[in-house]
Amino acid sequence: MAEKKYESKDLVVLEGLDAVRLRPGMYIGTTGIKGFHHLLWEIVDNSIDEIACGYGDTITITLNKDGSATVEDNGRGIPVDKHPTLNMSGVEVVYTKLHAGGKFSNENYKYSGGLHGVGASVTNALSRWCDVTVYRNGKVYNIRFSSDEVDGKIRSGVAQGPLKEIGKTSKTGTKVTFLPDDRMFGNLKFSFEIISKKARELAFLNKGLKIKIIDDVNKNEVFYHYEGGIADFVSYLVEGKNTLFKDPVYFSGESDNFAIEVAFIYTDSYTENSFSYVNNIPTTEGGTHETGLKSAFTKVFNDYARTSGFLKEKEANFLGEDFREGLNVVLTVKMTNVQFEGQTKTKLGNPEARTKVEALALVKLQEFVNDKKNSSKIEAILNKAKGAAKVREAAKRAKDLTRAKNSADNFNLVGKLASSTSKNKEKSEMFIVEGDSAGGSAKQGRDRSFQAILPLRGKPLNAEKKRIDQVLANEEIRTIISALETGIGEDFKLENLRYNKVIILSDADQDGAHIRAILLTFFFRYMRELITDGHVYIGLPPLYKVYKKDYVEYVYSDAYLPEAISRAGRGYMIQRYKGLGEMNPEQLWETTMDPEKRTLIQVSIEDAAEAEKMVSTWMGDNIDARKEYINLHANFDREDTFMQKFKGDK
Ligand code: 28G
Repeated sequence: MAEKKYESKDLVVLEGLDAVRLRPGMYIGTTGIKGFHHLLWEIVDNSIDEIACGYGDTITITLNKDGSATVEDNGRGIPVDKHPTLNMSGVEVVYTKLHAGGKFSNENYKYSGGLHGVGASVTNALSRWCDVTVYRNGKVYNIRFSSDEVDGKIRSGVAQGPLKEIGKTSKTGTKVTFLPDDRMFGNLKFSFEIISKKARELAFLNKGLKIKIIDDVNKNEVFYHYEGGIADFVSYLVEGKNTLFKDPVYFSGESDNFAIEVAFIYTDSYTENSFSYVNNIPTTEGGTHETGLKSAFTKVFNDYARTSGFLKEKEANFLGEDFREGLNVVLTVKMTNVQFEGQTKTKLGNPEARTKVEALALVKLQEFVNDKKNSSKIEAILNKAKGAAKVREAAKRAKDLTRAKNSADNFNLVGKLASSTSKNKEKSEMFIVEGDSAGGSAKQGRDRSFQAILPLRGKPLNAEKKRIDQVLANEEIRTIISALETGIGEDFKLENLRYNKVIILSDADQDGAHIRAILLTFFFRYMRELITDGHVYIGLPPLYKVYKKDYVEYVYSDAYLPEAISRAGRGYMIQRYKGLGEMNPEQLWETTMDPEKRTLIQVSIEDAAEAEKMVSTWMGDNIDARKEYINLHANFDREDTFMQKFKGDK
């Protein structure tokens, strides 16, 4: 048979926006909840660019009842005159051409990159319809785009007519309303929560920006505006903590097409908390810019410690990590030709970013330490580093001790752990159970072939407040560490994990919530990958037993109690469980441990900033903040979890 010849008429030419629907992943990453919200951020990005150029100061985002979203800014309005070569209005260029606009050539838009900034046309392409109104030249202009089926194919983002003048106005700006296409995204809806969280971050990153979110579906509103920008961001991060000086240190610097902003403060805690961004995009995996800033800190502070005589001649220099204990810092970089690397493409790779950030920060930090007004702050920083250096040595000794214990005296250490018999790591689970009596029931009720039980007496220590050597000295924590076999901190090796699931079982009361928070803090600090790789779970014990002679139903949420009662019918009785200890081994197995029937909540680190805030509010020095937080979040979104009706976890 003759080979088929390809002719030019066979070639599929992807025209403009239709390409976006064929490969949405290339433009918005996913068609899940993240990609769905990306549609909104593409539009908001344009408003932010306009405001960053110095035009306008306010963005309003409205979530409409029909599922669409409206974004409005008070910038100059997208140009309405005909584009010289494309023979259409500027508005049409922005909304129908991929990578339209001067984003990559215009001097004003010199910092753009990544998935972000793929352009508003992508939002148009993935919307049912998109309606754009421009206020400019004293006039109101409007154009509408729509994605409709023609001969069985969807034509994306087609203008329904030319840009029309529809009225007069004294204001300027742009207003865009779009309805994400359910043929792409199913029944996804905008989340006020997700949007406000991101909007607050944008308000922190763009000082002076006023951003308002109006939820017309659930009648909700927030407004963010930070005159201090990332300095306010840092203040927010350390809310409820003891800081070594009152206000964050802030500086900015710029050299040919490369700009940085830095804000930092120290707390009396022992952990570092740093956030970095490139062109407003979070770089959660860090990268070259962070490296540059770190070396500037180390150099300038060590140099000052030496020349001021704080470090004696015979004393060794501080290590970089000594200056990062208790450091809370936000770094933002604006640059061109961004290269992202790393597993989640959130790590900055550009080598020049390291040298440029370092050079700019060196100058500014040097100015900071040279200024006599700052001498008490510098003193506090150096004393903090001195404490860190001292403990670093102690920690090393304690670590060596734990290592020795791990090999020789391991049996002794894991004494309280009832381990499982099978060596199958994939199926193995370790329950960390609050209280000896519940621990006893769990040991009897479990399937010992794959379930291990570690009972916790009292509260294990608070990982946020103690230094690493004290954390390691705690018996409970050491038992957990040796049982999991991964090691901790920099020595952590996920591949050595002995139990695939680590399940925290605590009572449904405030003490239980506290114990859970302490354990999560420990994992967050010293075994973070255990969480990010999805191995940490919260087990949910039932709150009630509704029963009759031949009938038993366990109820896990207050919301489901009435239903259960009506199912049981006349003559029912209710037992309310105040703690795990009230269940016998069989009941505990049936309700909470049996993989076929139990409910587990997988612990994830949604947002490092929020997680940090949770642990520090929970553990921090501000007792009122802690109480408020626990009251708000103590039941770990039990109701939400039950909304999802997620039962069994096989
Ligand atoms: C409300 C929702 C999203 C925007 C502007 C303002 C200008 C602009 C936007 O120009 C470059 C030039 C023509 C296509 C620039 C206005 C210079 C002078 C602007 C927004 C590319 C883009 N006057 N405001 N784009 N054009 N707000 N908000 O989209 O050819 S986008």
